[in-house]
Amino acid sequence: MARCFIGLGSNQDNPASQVSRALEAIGRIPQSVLRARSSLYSSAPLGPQDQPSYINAVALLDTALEPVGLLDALQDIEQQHGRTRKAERWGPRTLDLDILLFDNLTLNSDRLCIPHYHMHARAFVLYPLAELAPELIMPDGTALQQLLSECMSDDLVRLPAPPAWLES
Ligand code: A4P
Ligand code: MG
Repeated sequence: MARCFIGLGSNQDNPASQVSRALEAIGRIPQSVLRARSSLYSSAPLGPQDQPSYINAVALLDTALEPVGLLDALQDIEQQHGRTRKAERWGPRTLDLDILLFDNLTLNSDRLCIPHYHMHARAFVLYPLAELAPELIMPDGTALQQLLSECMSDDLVRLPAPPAWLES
């Protein structure tokens, strides 16, 4: 099994619910086991500012799928959440699922760039990731803690966990 981190983001149609339901769907991906999920985090939009703030989280998944097989499964989940791909870069979305890391793999193909580009400088990725793997070392040898120390996190808010009865 490969150890894989998945970034989740949403800023439309009840983003916290989109992310929570996506975490459950990730737990149903074949040949895979959801090992852990971070808290939810809120932050101002990166990119165009005339869009709602985002909810983000990170999941840790063990998977026997190949990277492209996992991407297919994640894109199916995005579709089920009403994701429509628009031309605007960094525009609003009901659900965005990114493969952040896949074991120690470095990959640059037509469909996949791993580690996910820009993840090293995004607080809404690095902080939830650090909740799950504080000692993580990136494939290029950089410590996650080093990236955190260089990253602006002014507008990032960690949300309290929902009551257990809301979780099911
Ligand atoms: N792709 C390549 N590498 C990967 C990977 N590691 N994981 C390809 C997933 N997909 C990957 O993705 C376009 C193509 O990227 C896919 O078909 C896949 O083959 P997309 O999800 O349709 O495009 P996108 O998400 O609109 O573009 P992009 O550049 O991935 O957007 P980002 O960088 O994810 O930015 N602000 C806050 N606060 N929080 C956010 O989560 N997110 C964005 C989107 C903007 N601002 C944000 C947030
Ligand atoms: Mg994406």
